[in-house]
Amino acid sequence: MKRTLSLVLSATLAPAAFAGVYTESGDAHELVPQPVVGTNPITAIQGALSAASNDYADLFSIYISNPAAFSASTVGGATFDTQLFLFDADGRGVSHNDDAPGGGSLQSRLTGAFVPGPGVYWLAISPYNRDPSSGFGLIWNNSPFNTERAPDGPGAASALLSWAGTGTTGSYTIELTGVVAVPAPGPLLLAALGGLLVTRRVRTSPTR
Ligand SMILES: [Ca+2]
Ligand SMILES: [Ca+2]
Ligand SMILES: [Ca+2]
Repeated sequence: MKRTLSLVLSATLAPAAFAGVYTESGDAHELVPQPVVGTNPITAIQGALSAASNDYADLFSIYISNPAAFSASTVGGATFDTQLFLFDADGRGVSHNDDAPGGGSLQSRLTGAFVPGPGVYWLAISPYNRDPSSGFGLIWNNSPFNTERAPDGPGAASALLSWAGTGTTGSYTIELTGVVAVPAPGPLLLAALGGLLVTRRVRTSPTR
């Protein structure tokens, strides 16, 4: 919990490189999403994966404001074989693409085809072939590669729990459309924690 809070706060306070483009703060965790904040609309995420530091997946939380216009693409934004995965805010799979539909690219492209409505979603990037699993196995099967797919693996119905596999890494740009900054959770979280402390104090104070 402490770790989550510090990650959230550090990401919230990190200055954006320039308007609309979010730059990975340190290394984004692969199970605790790093909130994408900045000036709206958010047009890209820039970051890096690095085999040298065992960094094989980055997970971000984004706010999809317009599902019909949503896209996330590494086509032209990376030189390695990327994969993109979209999860809901509970970590359940929404859609995945390995190699962009239509062929000709090892980079990836997601659309809003499987996005049920506006809200917070988690977006992950990994190299081929590091894949996410729930407690019941792979959330998506390994192939077909050139299609955007809803979860179709043995672990499809359950939330993200782990990643396995490695691959060739590098820096990346994920171009985005239909995305705005994640609403800042800081004040709400602090208010909730404050309320908890007040409640505890009241409960533990002696009867008058
Ligand atoms: Ca990273
Ligand atoms: Ca990472
Ligand atoms: Ca790929």
